[in-house]
Formats: sequence, C-alpha cells, structure tokens
Amino acid sequence: MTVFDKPKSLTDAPLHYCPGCTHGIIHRLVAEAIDELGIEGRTIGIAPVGCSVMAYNYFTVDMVQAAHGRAPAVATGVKRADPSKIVFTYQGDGDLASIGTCETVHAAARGENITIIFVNNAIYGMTGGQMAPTSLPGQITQTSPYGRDVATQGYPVKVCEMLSQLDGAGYLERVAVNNVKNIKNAKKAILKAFKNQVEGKGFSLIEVVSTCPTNWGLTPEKALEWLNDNMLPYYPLGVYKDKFAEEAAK
Ligand SMILES: Cc1ncc(C[n+]2csc(CCOP(=O)(O)OP(=O)(O)O)c2C)c(N)n1
Ligand code: SF4
Repeated sequence: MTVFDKPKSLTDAPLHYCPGCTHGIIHRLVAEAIDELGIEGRTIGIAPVGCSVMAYNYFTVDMVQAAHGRAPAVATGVKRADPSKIVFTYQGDGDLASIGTCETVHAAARGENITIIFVNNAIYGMTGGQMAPTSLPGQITQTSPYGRDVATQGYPVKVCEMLSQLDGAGYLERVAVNNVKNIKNAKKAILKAFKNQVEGKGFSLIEVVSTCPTNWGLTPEKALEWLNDNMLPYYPLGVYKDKFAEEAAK
C-alpha cells in the first residue's frame, strides 16, 4: 500500500527554496488539488515574480510567467480566451499586495472565475528581506531596521478582510502551513478554491500564511513558532467570505 507519494502534478525538479521555507508545502497542496480534480491536462498556472518565480519548473501543467504583480490580469486574459481551462495564480505578498494590488482588487471586483494562491510570508523574500505591505507592526526587516513603525510606514494590508468587502469576490479563506492540522485545512481550502472554478462559480483566493526563515533570521523550527506567535494573532485564520455557499443555501 502506498502511504506517501509525489503528486502527479509536480515535476521531478528539486525545489530551489531555502531549508524550512513553506513554499514547498504549498506547491504540494496545489499539485494534490489538481490531481484530485483530474484537471492536470487543462490547467494553466500563472507564475509571479518573487521566490516562486520558477513555479513553472515545478508543476506539470502549462505555465505563463507574469510581470511582477500582474498575474491576476494575465489570468483574466487566459481564462477569458479559453474558459474551458482552469487558471490559477501563485503569488507572494510583495507581488500580490504591493505592486499588484490594483490587479488583485479589480479581478476580485469583476468576479473573474480564477483561483488565486496568495502566499503571505510578511516580507519580500527573493530580493533580500525588505518590508512588505504585510510586514507586522514592529517587524524588523532590511528596510525597517528599527521595526515597522506604523506612524510612518502604515499598517499591514489584510488582504482577505479587504477583498471581503467586494461584491465580486466569491470565496476567501486564510489558512496556514505551520503544523499538520493547519496543513490539512489548507489542503481543503485550496481544493475548494479550484473546485469552485471547475464548477464555474467565480473568484476564489486562498491566503496561505507562510514562513521565510532566511529573511526572518530564524531556524526553520523557530520560524514556525514565530508564525504561530506573531502572524496568526494579526492574521486570524478562517473563511472571510463564501458567497457561493450563501447562494446555495438560499
Ligand atoms: C516591476 C518590478 N519591480 C520590482 C521587482 C523586484 N522584486 C522582485 S521579487 C520582489 C518581491 C518579492 O516578494 P514577495 O512577492 O513577497 O515573494 P517572496 O519572494 O517573499 O515569495 C521584488 C520587489 C521586479 N522584479 N519587478
Ligand atoms: S528567501 Fe524566504 S521565501 Fe524565499 S525561498 Fe528562502 S525562505 Fe523561502
């Protein structure tokens, strides 16, 4: 009996992520969802700019590389050109919530039938640990060496809470990948976000609270603790909107 295997939708390429980085777990969950829905042959992923820029090396589906922040706009174009395809974006918080805020907000407002996997690690990973829109108040980063000062640098952007105000947004859930229980919940949410699209329901975004041990300056183990103790109180897990379930209940 097979108890553990690589999902079919992941290639054999070794992941380039740092030890303890949870991008790899999230890749696996996305691949498992694609496998379980049997959509590998008709899925198109949109890769971001950020540490997951090379996501196109890891999924056995067609991938398009978008410019920094533009993935939801590219996904919109791909999906509208061929609505039979299942289109997802995979984006970090610098990509999605800073340079790509406009594309994200308007794709949600339009209710595009796409799936967004939003990886929130509270920092710019790829470029060396600068402050992100999601960096926590007081968080030390390369560009906030004394800690993020909200008086001058503002407050973090809470993406699920913000998008939940838009009528076009369908399903928004925040999950985390810091322990087995949370990983199982994350899996369910990601699967549902893809299933919504397969069923033609509309816009789904899953925010995955993730680690960046390298730029947080922590060991992989301590990074998981830091996520739990600092990020989760600021970014509570849960469903922020499920318009599709509400509609079905009517
Ligand atoms: C138009 C443009 N502006 C800036 C950059 C530089 N840049 C590359 S990745 C990145 C931030 C990545 O952070 P995030 O999206 O949070 O992903 P992570 O690396 O943490 O996974 C930035 C600012 C770029 N490549 N293109
Ligand atoms: S820099 Fe951070 S986000 Fe990027 S691969 Fe390393 S640990 Fe992961």
